[in-house]
Amino acid sequence: MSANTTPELITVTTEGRVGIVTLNRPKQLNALNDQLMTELGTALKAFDADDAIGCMVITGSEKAFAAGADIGAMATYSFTDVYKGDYITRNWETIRSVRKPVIAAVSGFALGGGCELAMMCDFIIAADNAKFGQPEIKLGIIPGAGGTQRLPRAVGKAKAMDLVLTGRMMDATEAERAGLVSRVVPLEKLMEETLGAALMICEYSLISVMAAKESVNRAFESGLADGVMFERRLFHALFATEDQKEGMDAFVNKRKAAFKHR
Ligand code: CO8
Repeated sequence: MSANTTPELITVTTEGRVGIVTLNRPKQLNALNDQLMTELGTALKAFDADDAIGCMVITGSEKAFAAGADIGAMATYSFTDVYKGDYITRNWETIRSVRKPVIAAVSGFALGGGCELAMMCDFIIAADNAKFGQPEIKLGIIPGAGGTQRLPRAVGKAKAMDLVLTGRMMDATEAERAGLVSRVVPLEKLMEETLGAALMICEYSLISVMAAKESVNRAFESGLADGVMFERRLFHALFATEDQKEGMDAFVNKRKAAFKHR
């Protein structure tokens, strides 16, 4: 699909200042193919550039957030195909360039590339029926969209090795205990809870929200001294913004802050 055509494998909606992308390939349990990932990337980039949007949510169906990359589409690829053409992987990086927060609202299966997509989001809120896993080993491959890198950072080496080497799934309770998800909620409350968090984020200064996201992400990409210095510089820089003056003046004068840059 080009940027101007209607997406077919996702639906794009808004709720207040929240942009919502719902993966919509139900018969294949939202298996992620090239078209879906292109549509997702296009939608996220459009929300990121839209001043009316402050936060994004990616979700799927009750049964599946996404059951992985599309196995049927990959089955006959050769090494030359995937390496030279960068097939499979080429549309997966867009989400990493999005600067506003992205929350994954996960119910049902989040497996393989589906788990990796959820982990590329800034945090994961899981329904109590969610199941996470990296079952690629069963297909004779390994995770290819950051699973072997983001999972150990989230849950530690022992559990990441267990999941990646056995291919087993973990339920929402285990995922929360391990630190992969920030909250577990009853299935019927998943969108209400996620939108509550997203709408709350939209109330804050977008400048400080983007700086906070950048700074937390830096924790995964640098050593402690570099990360702390990066945080300090951003912290200092925020004192140059009107929203810092507004936020602190509102606190001092016991009123609600009305941030200018949202
Ligand atoms: N790809 C394509 N089709 C799928 C996928 C998938 N990943 N998962 C499910 N489907 C299809 C099934 O083929 C089936 O289609 P049909 O009705 O036409 O036969 C339909 O969805 C329903 O699936 P099931 O009948 O299997 O449903 P069950 O409830 O019995 O089982 C499971 C659900 C457990 C989720 C099961 O479908 C399953 O194990 N799916 C595969 C999970 C998997 O292996 N995922 C990893 C895929 S590899 C990957 O993600 C690599 C990522 C690399 C990313 C690289 C880019 C950077």
